[in-house]
Amino acid sequence: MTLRARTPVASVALAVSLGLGLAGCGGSGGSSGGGSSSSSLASAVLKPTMSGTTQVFDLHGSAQNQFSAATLEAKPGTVRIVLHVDAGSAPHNVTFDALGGAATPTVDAGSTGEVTITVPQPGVYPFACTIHPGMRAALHIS
Ligand SMILES: [Cu+2]
Repeated sequence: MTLRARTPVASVALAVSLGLGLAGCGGSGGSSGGGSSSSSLASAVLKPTMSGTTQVFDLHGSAQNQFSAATLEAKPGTVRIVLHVDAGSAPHNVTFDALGGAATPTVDAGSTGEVTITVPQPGVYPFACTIHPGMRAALHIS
């Protein structure tokens, strides 16, 4: 009798695209690129839900030290980012270099923290977790 050992190879394909080419710290360049926004970021784009006139983003910070989206799309006005730090994760925060350094508090795993900002001008506003280099994303106002 031959035993046919079938070993299913469970290859977990994590579609995590590391190495976002967000090298340019925008601001001083002054490239006023209007028109076609053809940035080819394959990563997740987050859209807000409305709370009154406030655009609310529920953004997660993961145990892999990543935000759950690379791009947050909003219109000019008031934006609130609610940072949910996943269970088992290191603490995270959301800090804007621009916008007066607006930031959430540093949020522990399983908790949330938020920052509310008013962004009257279209543009790209990068933000980062100050604890984890490379943990970055950007708010796109258009
Ligand atoms: Cu972090």
